[in-house]
Amino acid sequence: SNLDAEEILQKTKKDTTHDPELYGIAKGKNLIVVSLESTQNFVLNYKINEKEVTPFLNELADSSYYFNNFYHQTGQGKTSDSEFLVDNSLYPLPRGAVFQTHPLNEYNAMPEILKANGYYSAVFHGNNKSFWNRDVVYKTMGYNHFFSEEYYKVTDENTINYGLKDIPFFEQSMPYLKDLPQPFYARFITLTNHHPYLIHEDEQWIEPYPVDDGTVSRYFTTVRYADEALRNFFNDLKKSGLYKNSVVVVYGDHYGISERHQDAMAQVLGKPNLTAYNQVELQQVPLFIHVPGKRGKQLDTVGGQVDLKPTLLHLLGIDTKNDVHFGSDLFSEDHHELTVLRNGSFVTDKFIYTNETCYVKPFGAPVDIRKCEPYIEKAKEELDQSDRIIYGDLLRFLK
Ligand code: GP9
Ligand code: MN
Repeated sequence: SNLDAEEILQKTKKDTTHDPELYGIAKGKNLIVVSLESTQNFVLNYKINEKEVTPFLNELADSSYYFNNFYHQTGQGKTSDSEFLVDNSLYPLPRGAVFQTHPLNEYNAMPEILKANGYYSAVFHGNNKSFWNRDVVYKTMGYNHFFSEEYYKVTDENTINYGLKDIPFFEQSMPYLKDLPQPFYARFITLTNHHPYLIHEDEQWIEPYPVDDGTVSRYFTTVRYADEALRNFFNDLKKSGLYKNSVVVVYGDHYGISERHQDAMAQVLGKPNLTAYNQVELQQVPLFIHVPGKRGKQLDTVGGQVDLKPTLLHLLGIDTKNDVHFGSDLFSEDHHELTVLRNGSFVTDKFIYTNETCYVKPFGAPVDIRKCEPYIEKAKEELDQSDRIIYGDLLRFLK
């Protein structure tokens, strides 16, 4: 009923804390967001035989704000769940993909908010437009255009696995990007670093990791390829002049290596075995935010994908006080350091809670459950409220 809706929307965090120095610093600039397929944070600065797996991302960590305590919060909807989190600052659902189950709900997504502020918006992705029901959901969320597979020259040579390889994808996207009306919000979704992590031999720029697990072994080679694709893209952005007029964001969409590969991952991380605490830590994905005119720095703020919407809108000088959202501005001193994963595990500045056990950072010793108790209810409530908003299509009562 209407009453329930109001009650929930009232209770929902409408957090408006922000950093006074960065608020509005990129007003009127373009926003470019790159979703890196299956990229986990552990690959940063990782080396195989003295060779960096992510030479470009390692450089980016020095020339942008790099968040090294940032988590994916996706469920079964994988990439689409991360897109949903970023654009809505709502959690995806406990089962299924919200893109498929609730594509026609009323949302107040980033493209709509940005449209009201004079922005044009588009998504670029080298796969079929109906995968994850994207063509339908993007219309609901207010995107002006979707450059899907049909906009690209796709051949046998330039595809692998799910579709167009990342290097030709970015290359062929540039002319479209340059032609967009400005200011724009452009989102890019990469594809090559996707299970089962296949790459053509002449593009294998690092050796597979020497371990008796093909998936983990090959993973490093496709991460290395995607890193190169991103370097090319940044070079093209600089050449085109767009770089200095855009906030550029890069983040990992979700894990690439599941818990089933824990033996190989223990070897990769140089540990005798992996604990539940380690498994939660492995849900970290990298986040980079480049703000024009700012060199940035490394930040160990605990956060998740749900935080991106308020963070990015604030950089563009757009307030979020009338927006129902669960995240909070990562640059704010008052940022909420409680990051809830979709399975109910959570991370704070001091603790990780998973499997009904409370672990203390940074070494993961189990501690008295009472240490985590103040957050347990809050974490449950957070997920529950978001679910009720989606199941009941409650945002329609806001308008
Ligand atoms: C498909 C791509 C991969 O278009 O986004 O999807 P995933 O399997 O990672 O959700
Ligand atoms: Mn994905």
